Amino acid sequence: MAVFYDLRLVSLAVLMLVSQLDSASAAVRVFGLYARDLTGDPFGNFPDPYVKVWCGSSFGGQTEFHKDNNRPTWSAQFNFPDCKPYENLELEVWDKDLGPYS
Ligand SMILES: [Ca+2]
Repeated sequence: MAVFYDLRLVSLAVLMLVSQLDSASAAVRVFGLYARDLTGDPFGNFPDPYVKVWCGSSFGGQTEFHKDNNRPTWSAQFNFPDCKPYENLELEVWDKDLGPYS
């Protein structure tokens, strides 16, 4: 009996998830960001990289920066409670000393 009860809970959770995805907007969380082999400035200095995050026109914020690190793993999380299906998720990697990477 307990097994059936749990299955009903799972089914309910799946239905709720599907209805979320089917609606006009959904919550999106961005986390676990990392980068590899980032280049530094033209003078050979390692980058001090950080990331800026958008969902559509909604700016989610930026990560912490890592001093002189071309293989960073950022701990920051970004929550967008109202992302639309047609909006782009945009990530920009910046050097704290210089402009954005291409
Ligand atoms: Ca640097």
